[in-house]
Amino acid sequence: MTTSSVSSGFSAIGDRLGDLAIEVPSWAYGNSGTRFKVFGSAGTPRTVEEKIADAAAVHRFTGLAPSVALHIPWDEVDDYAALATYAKEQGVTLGTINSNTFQDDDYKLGALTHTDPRVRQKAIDHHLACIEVMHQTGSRDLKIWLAEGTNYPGQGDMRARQDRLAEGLRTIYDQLSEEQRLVLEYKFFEPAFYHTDVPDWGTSYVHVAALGDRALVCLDTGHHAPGTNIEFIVAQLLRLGKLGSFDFNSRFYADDDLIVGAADPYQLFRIMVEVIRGGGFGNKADGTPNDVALMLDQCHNIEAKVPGQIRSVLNVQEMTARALLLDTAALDEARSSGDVLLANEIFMDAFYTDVRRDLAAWREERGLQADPMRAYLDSGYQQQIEADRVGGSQAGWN
Ligand code: PSV
Ligand code: MN
Ligand code: MN
Repeated sequence: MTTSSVSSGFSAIGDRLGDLAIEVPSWAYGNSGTRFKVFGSAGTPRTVEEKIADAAAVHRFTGLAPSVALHIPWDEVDDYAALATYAKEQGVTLGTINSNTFQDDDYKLGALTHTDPRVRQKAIDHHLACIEVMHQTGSRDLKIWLAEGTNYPGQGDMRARQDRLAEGLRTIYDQLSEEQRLVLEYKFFEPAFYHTDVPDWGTSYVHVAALGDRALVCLDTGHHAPGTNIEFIVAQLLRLGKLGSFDFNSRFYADDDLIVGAADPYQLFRIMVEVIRGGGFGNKADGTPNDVALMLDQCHNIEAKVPGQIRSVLNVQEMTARALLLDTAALDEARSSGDVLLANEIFMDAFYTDVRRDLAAWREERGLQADPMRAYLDSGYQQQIEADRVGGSQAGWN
């Protein structure tokens, strides 16, 4: 793409756009798949360090992904402080620590909600171990997604499970330091099919509200029933001061974990409009990061992984730019005067604005490549990792 200079309309949003930071997941770089098949791919990382190196490559080419989330025990190492130093040398930091209570036979009927106190304690201990990792890595957030629920009516006492869940979360939360936070993710179904213990934002909110200020909701865009108005949930959680983080991805059917913005860029735009509207975007006045963490939670089953992540962060950047371009003053006026069609036209105007040329020029102004995807493909990094790495690992899913 050839570039010119940034247009005057776009230059007004340039500084704010510079605040955009998207955390990438370590598991996006490993091989993953469906329950039918995990496809191997050349160049897949063999170690946690190689996953971090790939995440750092995404950041080098885009300037958008300064931190990488870890999943324990998938990313278990002996020395997390050394891993944090390694990440820093690569140009990124270690971000959110994700717990895992879904791949152990003990958890078949529940983890924090299990009727057996031994299993509940095991799940709590795992989270305490994750907090220990956070002390070493300097991570702020412990992200909890629980694969808990039942398959058949009558199988479990849903009410008692909520009580046990609340108790377990309390024990975990009380171990966090003042700088650390707990973000509780919800998901409407799967792996349980009849009922899920944290199925929706309301249930997550109920639990985090009871815990305290440093407990917040994590919104995974793929975890809702089809047709759900996700931007409404964003608005509500921001209004309540309880939106802690996003797991961005796209879905057509269920928890597809496809590239964010691929299925429905307009939905991503609408979400970013509400994030900005609610004060969830951009650094705080003192320059520290916003309380709302933007993360990806994706798997690349059939496409190349590093380019898949590059495409993802660029999609978020593109829709964020369009959302920042929304003429909110004109919109307010149209709303106040009850002009429904004009309000909608102003909204759609921002969404339909093609920002790609401006974005290319904006990147060059900041010393980045105008076209990060092309720059990556031309860089030789992919060929290098394909030559160097033999027998790469799975993400941990199958
Ligand atoms: C399972 O649905 C899931 O995709 C959740 O979204 C978690 O965030 C992710 O796995 C990693 O544990
Ligand atoms: Mn998620
Ligand atoms: Mn998911």
